[in-house]
Amino acid sequence: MQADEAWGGRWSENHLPMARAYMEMACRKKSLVCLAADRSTMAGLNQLIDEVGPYLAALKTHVDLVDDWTPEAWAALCSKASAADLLIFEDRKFADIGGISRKQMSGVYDIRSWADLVTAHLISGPDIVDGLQAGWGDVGREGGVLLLAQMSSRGNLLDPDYTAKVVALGKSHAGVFGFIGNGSRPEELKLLRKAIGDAKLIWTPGVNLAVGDGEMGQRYGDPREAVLAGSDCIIVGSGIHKAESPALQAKAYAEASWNAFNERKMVQ
Ligand code: S5P
Repeated sequence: MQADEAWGGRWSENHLPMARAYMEMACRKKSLVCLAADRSTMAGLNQLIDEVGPYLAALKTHVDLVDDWTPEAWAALCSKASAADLLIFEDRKFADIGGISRKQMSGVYDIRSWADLVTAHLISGPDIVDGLQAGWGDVGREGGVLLLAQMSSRGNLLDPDYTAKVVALGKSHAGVFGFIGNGSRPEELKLLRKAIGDAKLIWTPGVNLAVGDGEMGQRYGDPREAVLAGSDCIIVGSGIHKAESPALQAKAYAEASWNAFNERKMVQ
């Protein structure tokens, strides 16, 4: 199916090239799954891409938790991810002022040169988005920023007032790809979708086929319910990378997300 037809208003109202790249990718792969690849060795990460790459639309990294990181090994991993037709998403959760965030896109990890997407908190104000976009611009690349509007962890401080402010500032900003919403609470997610409208994508961590509480305050909801509530991508970590068979689990998440996406279109 063509991406414009599949995504409807999300496609027609979002002109950020990276957002459209994601929507096309999801249709090509028949998956709304982003793998949170939270393994701490290069071998573990490479193995994951080999095993589950076909079932994913994007690969989410935390570059600073890898024990044996080297620039060369990371470049090879990114090439592998591109060959597997995946967007690369560094979950850096930037939060500083615009000018420093721009500089933090370079440095040792040089995130601007390989990440297609990054996360940011809007606590320092909207200039952070301009700073991150300028970071990509410094190396002639384009990318998209996902703003944390909600979080999945218990006791977090992103209350409904804060969420509303993030949405108000972010939804008309051209450099914003979308928002992180709380996948563990479909009711909260529905409200978030209502506030955002179709203009931006919502990606949701805190989803697992086994719902309930995870480690250290993480909370999980059902992937299908998250998509029906307005999520455009489910971010799944331990549900895949800690499974006995990551490939089987990744396939199950891909099917659950894609079926829910088609179900959502029927009721819209
Ligand atoms: O609110 C959030 C935002 C994010 S980006 N809650 C989260 O859990 N995340 C990220 O999603 C977190 O950094 C981790 O990489 C992933 C969830 O992993 P899981 O193992 O709990 O599925």
